[in-house]
Amino acid sequence: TIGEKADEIGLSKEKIKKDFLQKLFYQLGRVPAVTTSNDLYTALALTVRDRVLRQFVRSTEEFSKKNSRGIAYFSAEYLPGPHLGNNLLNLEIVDETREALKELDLELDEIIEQEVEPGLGNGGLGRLASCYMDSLATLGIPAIGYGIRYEFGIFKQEIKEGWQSEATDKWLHYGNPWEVIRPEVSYVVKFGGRTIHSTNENNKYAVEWEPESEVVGTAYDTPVLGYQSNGIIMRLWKAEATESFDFSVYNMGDYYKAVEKKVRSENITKVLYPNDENLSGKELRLRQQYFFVSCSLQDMIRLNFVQGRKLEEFHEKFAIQLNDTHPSIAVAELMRLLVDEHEMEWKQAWKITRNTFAYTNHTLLPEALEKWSVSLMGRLLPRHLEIIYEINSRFLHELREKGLSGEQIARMSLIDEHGEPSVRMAHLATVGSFRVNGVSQLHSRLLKTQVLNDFAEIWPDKFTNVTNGVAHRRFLAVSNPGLSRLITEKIGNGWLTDLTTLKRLEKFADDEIFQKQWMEVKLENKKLLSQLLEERAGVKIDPTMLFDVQVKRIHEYKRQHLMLLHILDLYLKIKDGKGENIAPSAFIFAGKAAPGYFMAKLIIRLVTAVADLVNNDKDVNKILKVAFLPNFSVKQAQRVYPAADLSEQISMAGKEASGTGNMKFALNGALTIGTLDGANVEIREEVGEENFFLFGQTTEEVQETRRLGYRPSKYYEEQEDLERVLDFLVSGELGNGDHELFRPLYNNLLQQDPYQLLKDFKSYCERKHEIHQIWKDQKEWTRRSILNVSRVGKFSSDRSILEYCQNIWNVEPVKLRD
Ligand code: 26Q
Repeated sequence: TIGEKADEIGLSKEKIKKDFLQKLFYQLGRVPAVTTSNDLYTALALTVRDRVLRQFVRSTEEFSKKNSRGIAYFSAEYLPGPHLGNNLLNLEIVDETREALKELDLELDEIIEQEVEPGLGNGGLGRLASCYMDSLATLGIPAIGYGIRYEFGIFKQEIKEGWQSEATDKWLHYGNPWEVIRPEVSYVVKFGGRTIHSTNENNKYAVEWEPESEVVGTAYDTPVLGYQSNGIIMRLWKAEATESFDFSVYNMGDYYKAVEKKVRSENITKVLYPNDENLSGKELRLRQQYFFVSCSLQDMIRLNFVQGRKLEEFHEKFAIQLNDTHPSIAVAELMRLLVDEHEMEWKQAWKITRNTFAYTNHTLLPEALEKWSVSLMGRLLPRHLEIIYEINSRFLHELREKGLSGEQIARMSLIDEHGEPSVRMAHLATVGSFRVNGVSQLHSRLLKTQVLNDFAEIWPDKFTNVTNGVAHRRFLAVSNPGLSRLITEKIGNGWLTDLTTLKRLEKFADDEIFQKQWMEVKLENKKLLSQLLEERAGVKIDPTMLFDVQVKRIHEYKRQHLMLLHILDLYLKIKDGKGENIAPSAFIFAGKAAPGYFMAKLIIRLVTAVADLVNNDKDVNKILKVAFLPNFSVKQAQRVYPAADLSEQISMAGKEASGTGNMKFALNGALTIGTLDGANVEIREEVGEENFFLFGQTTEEVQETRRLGYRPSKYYEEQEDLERVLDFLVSGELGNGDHELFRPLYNNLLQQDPYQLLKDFKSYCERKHEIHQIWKDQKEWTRRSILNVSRVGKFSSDRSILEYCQNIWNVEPVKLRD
């Protein structure tokens, strides 16, 4: 019977309970009477891990039988979020587990709450990698995610006197029950030194790399479950000192030197760099990139041989997806492994390399395009620099043969000769890949027509688009149980594996009973978020207010300060007694600023200053509230999206490659106010113009404005409201009487305003006004909210991964039998 089977494979309530108690006793040395919350969490995690591993082992067996092309996702960042809740959903044992714990007088949700998530990424790009792992597993694609096991993830954000301060993220402090160490899976990675060119005994030209130092990378595997059946692994590398180097020094009697070497080696995977979009060319960062790429490629070559294949078939057996240029040194490393270590001819090696890699670009911002100085690369990776020069010389030769102009050839070179010579990693990735994609239609178009235009002209077929998607099982099923239940009651649970079935909700958009239930769920979620905000931000918010939310990394191009200018405008209107049309609103912000990014930190300071002003003003705080939720993470995100009424996606057009928060909000029933940027364009197309509050200039208009010589002060002079708001920034009324605190922001906006806030201010405020009027009609608002959800089926990462399979990897999903 089904019950017996569940019991046998450990999915019954009884078996879960029994195993949980066993883990508690035998692994943690505890009995239920004396436990800490962390003991309970760990015992449950270990119980679930056993079941996860079982699924994973079965999938591995199935995959190896199928022997289809495997996908290696190379990403310097992952943001998996808390594992426990997600794994319970995927194993379909949420209810059984809840019951089992209840019989022990324990509360599942409290235990889930204990988990510390791995913050091994900065933001969108890292989270995307994890969404894709979820979908790869669910769709039954043989895949592995390679990356770095940072000992300290993205810093923990604290707010001190209104400013961001950073603390170390010690995510491994309580141990990590989800990973499995593989001491036997380890590789040596070399750094520095010199290359020796010679002709060997067979009269063959050969290059040897004599490194200055070596480190060992060891694999740490975390199984990632898909819904209902499959499991794949995320394999993260940790750096350690090599035995041999230790020993040679040790034998010489210099123990401390050996220890120092060990410490230096382990530094490589110590900490994640907290910059997104804005690079600084740090040597350790290049070491990290090369370290994980080299381990991963060596691992794949080993797997290739284990499976009894020839190296010549490598590209048939594997495709490697490069998550931005961070792992793009892989192009040179695969060449080195094939040519130097496996003695393959250059031409054949190049053919294999070019048929293995595919590159996803995530940014158009010029300051974010990765470059490494030739001198640094020559010092750290001397052989790779030679290989890059060789690739470049052959490539430029090809271009000359095509008859391209000298100017165009210089633009396309892998080496940037302006100022200090540097390697353009996006060019290396483009030349070394068989496919290049952007992450939304607009972004892919701009990539082709602007940043990589020269390449798209010679290789039009190389370029394609895959619009991002999100793991809807995590961001709806796990994080919004109320809405999930309501949806499933109406249309069944097919949406878990096919998000487009949400379409079936459309016909209930006008159903008054359904609308009421929908509003009730939202209100419940808003109450929960209010509690959190009271705890973490010290702000009390009436859950019936309009929850107007912007959560994402803090960056000038994302324009958090545009939202702040508008809040101040409302504040001043209320003070003038002209607030009658304003809907009571709670403005909620969260997000981290790169520690060295002064303007971003000042924007956070402005949020807290506006919050202090607004929340403490009796004339205003019945109508407006402002809160900054510290330390935004996947865990926090899962509580924010379900509670949002309005999603702020207000970047300057042409700057946000895609955005993925925009999709998560829409999926949870928030309406969007946004520009025609990134995936907003496609969201608007899907949900319908009338359900998306559009404002601001288009990408073309932005560029035209700049071309004509943008003068922001013009808008200050012409618009009284804007003048008043801007002057208020330096009036001393914000930030405890300090006139100078926000001067840099004020000056920047009036003098340069590189993201054209002032130009978009008016249309933004007008849309907000309209939104507030619609909000007052709760039925109408709810109708639109339902329509939104029913039309966002496209934005599941399942759809994105299927597109990668079809248009890039040329693999078929294999649905494994249960
Ligand atoms: C690179 C070198 C050295 C130090 C740091 C970095 C680095 C790290 C992270 C550079 C960039 C990032 C992250 C970029 C990122 O998150 N981009 C976002 O990717 C999302 C997924 O495609 C998009 O939705 C967003 O629009 C894009 O901003």
